[in-house]
Amino acid sequence: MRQQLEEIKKNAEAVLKAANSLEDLDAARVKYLGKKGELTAVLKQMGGLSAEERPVIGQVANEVREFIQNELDERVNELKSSLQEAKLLTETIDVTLPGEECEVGHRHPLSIVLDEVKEIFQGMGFDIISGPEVELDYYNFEALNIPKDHPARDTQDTFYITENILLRTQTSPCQIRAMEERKPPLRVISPGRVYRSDAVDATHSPLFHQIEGLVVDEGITMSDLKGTLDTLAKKLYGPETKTRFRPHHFPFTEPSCEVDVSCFKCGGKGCSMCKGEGWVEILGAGMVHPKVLKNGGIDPDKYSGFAFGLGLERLTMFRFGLDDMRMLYENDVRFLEQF
Ligand code: 2NL
Repeated sequence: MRQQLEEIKKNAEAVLKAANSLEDLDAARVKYLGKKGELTAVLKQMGGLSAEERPVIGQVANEVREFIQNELDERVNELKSSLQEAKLLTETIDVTLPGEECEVGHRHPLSIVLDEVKEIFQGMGFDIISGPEVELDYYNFEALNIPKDHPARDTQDTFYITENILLRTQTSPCQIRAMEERKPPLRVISPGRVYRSDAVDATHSPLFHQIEGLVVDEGITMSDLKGTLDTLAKKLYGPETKTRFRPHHFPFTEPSCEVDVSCFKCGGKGCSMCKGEGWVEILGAGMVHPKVLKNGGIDPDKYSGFAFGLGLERLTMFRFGLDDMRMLYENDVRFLEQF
């Protein structure tokens, strides 16, 4: 039996030395030390030994077990640390490499100009209001003195949900609602999306953005209109900017005007931007028609007001010298990252 035990020790030593994976080592543990292993099998035969031999062989068996166990532990530790080392070698991080570039987004040019306009009006005490893009015919047309047979319906053709529900063509409906809900004095601007049944080209889109404004109080006159819009022009294009008010017609204002600013590119001498005119049209405005005040629940004998409307795309194109409105909608990063 001593012979057998020595044999097991020798074999185990060789097998453990040759093992080069944790799986191999575990298989060796089962083979030599396991419940059904070789060492156990020998120990089971100890019953057949004499009383003198038993403790001697028992001690040898224990020594062999201890030897194999120690050898096994050592090999497991060795293998684990060499695996760890190999892992560290393949997973090195070069902290001196340049970092990955972190792309920062850009504000959309329409948002830049809109925020500028909002800030100018907030500085003059205006509230910023909004309202539904899907509107009643009443708020979009009727209340603004544009009845069903009015020619202005042709130039503001839109998308109809039903006969009486449509996509708004201007943000004035917000202002009719403001007149209904609030009492004068009233100072609001209503920026937002508006819709027209137009084909896309360099200066048209079926969806665009408008900023309208409305002031109603006792004693509001055309000079308040001129002062406010002249301030807007100077804040937008610089203190040297001049304004020009030309007579015009809108169904919802009387009198009405269109407002030009002295060309911000040539200063008024005439250039390609202003087509040699020296002036660029930026908005339409007028004194709120008495009928429209009445439709908003305001007594036109006591109160008067002025209103204006401007296209955000047009303003943005002027601001950044763009010649095609479609650039504002295509979301081409080569364009957008310039802002
Ligand atoms: C333009 C210029 C304008 C208004 C919009 C307005 C709103 C109310 C009452 C009266 Cl609630 N007017 N808005 C006034 C003048 C011009 O827009 O070029 N529109 C087609």
